[in-house]
Amino acid sequence: MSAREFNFDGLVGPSHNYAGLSFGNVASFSNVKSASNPKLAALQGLAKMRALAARGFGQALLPPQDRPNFRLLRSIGFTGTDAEVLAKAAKESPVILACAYSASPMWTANAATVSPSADSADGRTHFTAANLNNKLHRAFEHEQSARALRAIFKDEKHFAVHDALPGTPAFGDEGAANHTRLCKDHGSSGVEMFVYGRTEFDASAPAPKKYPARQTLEASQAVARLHGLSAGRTVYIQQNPDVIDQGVFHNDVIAVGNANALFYHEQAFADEAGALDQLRRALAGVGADLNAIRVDTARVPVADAVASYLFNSQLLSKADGKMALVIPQECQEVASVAAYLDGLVAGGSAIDELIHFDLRQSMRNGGGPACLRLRVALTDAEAAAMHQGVVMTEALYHTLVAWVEKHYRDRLDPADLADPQLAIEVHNALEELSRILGLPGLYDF
Ligand code: SUG
Repeated sequence: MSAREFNFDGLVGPSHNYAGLSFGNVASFSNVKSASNPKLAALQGLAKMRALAARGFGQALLPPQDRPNFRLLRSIGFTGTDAEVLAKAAKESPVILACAYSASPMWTANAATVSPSADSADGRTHFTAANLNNKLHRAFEHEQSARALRAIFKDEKHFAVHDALPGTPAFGDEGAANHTRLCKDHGSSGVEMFVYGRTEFDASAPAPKKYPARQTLEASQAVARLHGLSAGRTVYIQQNPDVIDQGVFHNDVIAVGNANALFYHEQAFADEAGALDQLRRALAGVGADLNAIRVDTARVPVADAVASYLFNSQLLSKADGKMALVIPQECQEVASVAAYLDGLVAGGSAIDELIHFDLRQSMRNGGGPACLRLRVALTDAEAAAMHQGVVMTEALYHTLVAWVEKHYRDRLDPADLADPQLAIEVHNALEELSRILGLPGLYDF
């Protein structure tokens, strides 16, 4: 059956800020406590969605989440009216207030893991909301992520949305950021590749020493079970613990795949040869040949890959059979990466085009083009069955730009999170957004 990939980009929420909440994510730590520009962040993300939709790629969005998370703040002992809760949290623990306000759901690659209907035992598209339990500010996203996914993919004949795995370290799950589907084409059975950073129940397995490994093997296996994936078409690969310690906190910071192509860094995996061998054998079973596009350390050191987010790119199939690489503009600014990319597109590989975007507001928190999107391959019938109000069109783009201009601030300092007016502004913005998207029950205000 033919299918088309949709990228569901996260619409950046009005409380986008730099709070330095992600230990192990170099950019988040470097920009801690600087002022953000939520309006610009949202407009940068919308510009990417619009441009890719205009090129004919399947493009939709996932909405921002309700912030601040008053339920979290009240559950840890901040009491009183909303304004009192905010004032007490700001005084006693500004960092927890920042967690409750984080706009991190914009990075929808972490919202869920998705298996298309061609891969699952029951022929439905499966989603498992990611528990993101490694970081406080992300660990409560899954409730609203599952809610939004259920609102968009409501038809149970086609779709199954699973709740997050148990929120405990053994099941650390970061969603599609560590999951890649390789295939001959989007509509036929593919190979699902899960990359994990550590194994909970094998103390002898290698693990990073400095920064956390957010994804466990046990979580990846649980998601594969929930989705009814076949063992022969599911591959588990260990991430190289040394690169996690260099700031590669998700596999999508060091590798990206599309169709039969895997674009990856030499140091991405703990056992490169073993990983490629597993993938080649699994892909042979679905009639595809792996096209491994390896970037050597000598050409691009890991530090440059992290600084530029070369691999946090989108690899998109074009109508002519070639692929475009959607990159952040930082790739043009890091000399080794810019030189590598010039050679790549000129050199006759499957990738013959670069499309770059200014996503600097998100990049400063460690979120590039690939973090900002969740891939969902859908047949025509499935695409017709999903909620249409989130599909990017010229009209929706203009409506959302006007909505952002009306509701978003153009500067947010860490201290502004204590301003009770901000909570009211976010609430009003989201109420209007649920009407724009035609999802009236989206928020549980
Ligand atoms: O989880 N940054 C996010 C970036 C997520 C990127 N996603 C993928 N690679 N798929 C994170 O580390 C920073 C928030 C702050 O510091 O304010 C943050 O959460």
